[in-house]
Amino acid sequence: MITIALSKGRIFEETLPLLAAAGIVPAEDPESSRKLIIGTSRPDTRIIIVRASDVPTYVQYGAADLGVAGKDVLVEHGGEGLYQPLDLEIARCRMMVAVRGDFDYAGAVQSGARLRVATKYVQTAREHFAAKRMHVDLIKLYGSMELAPLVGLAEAIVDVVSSGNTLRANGLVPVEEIDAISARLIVNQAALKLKHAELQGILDTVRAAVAGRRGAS
Ligand code: PRT
Ligand code: MG
Repeated sequence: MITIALSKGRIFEETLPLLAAAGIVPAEDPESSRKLIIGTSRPDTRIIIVRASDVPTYVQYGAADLGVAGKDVLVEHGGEGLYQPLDLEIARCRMMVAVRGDFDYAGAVQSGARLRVATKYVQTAREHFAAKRMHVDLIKLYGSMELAPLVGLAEAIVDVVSSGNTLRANGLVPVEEIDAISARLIVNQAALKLKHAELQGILDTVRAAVAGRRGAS
């Protein structure tokens, strides 16, 4: 049995066509069925539905053989026990520092002021500000980071941005790009040896589908 860990929403939607290339079509839509284990058109393959930030954990411990996770999530997880053979070039966004439109970020950086930064990406933020030799107090949040600067919890946030509409709607502006983010295929290192033929087959077809899509665009 091959088990693939996916999160609902954009990762699931954008992974579907790539799995279809490998003949893997889910039997149900996780948005309407409330099932967490979904069969597929291949009797030897099933999909499990987990939180985006839990995907690397399921794959690390071998509860799933394969998974799809954003680079943002993988950096926070650390990548232990994971093989990351393929950038799927989906769910693209950018990891950004953002502040209120009326906050002088450049001035604060220059003066060496201590900044409070709210984020769910604590590891990413710590590395970024350490590399800039900036002193920051990191405040861990689990969502809605955009709110923090509006109510005085922090001066800055670190979050992923795609259209930028959420920042704009809340009077925030991006001031630094930390990284370009996309989703990666991840594989349990032990499973890759034990189920080598099956997993390598899926990897090869998905890699070809990603390359084909790149050629088409
Ligand atoms: O929702 P949940 O708390 O379960 O977890 P999650 O938010 O991590 O999962 P999900 O499914 O929303 O995101 C999965 C992956 O998609 C992330 O790990 C990223 O790698 C990637 N991705 C791509 C994004 C976005 N684009 C994105 N825009 N993840 C989150 N967002 C957020 C963004 O932070 C903002 O708050 O969506 C909101 C809208 O973005 P704008 O810029 O288009 O307004
Ligand atoms: Mg989300």
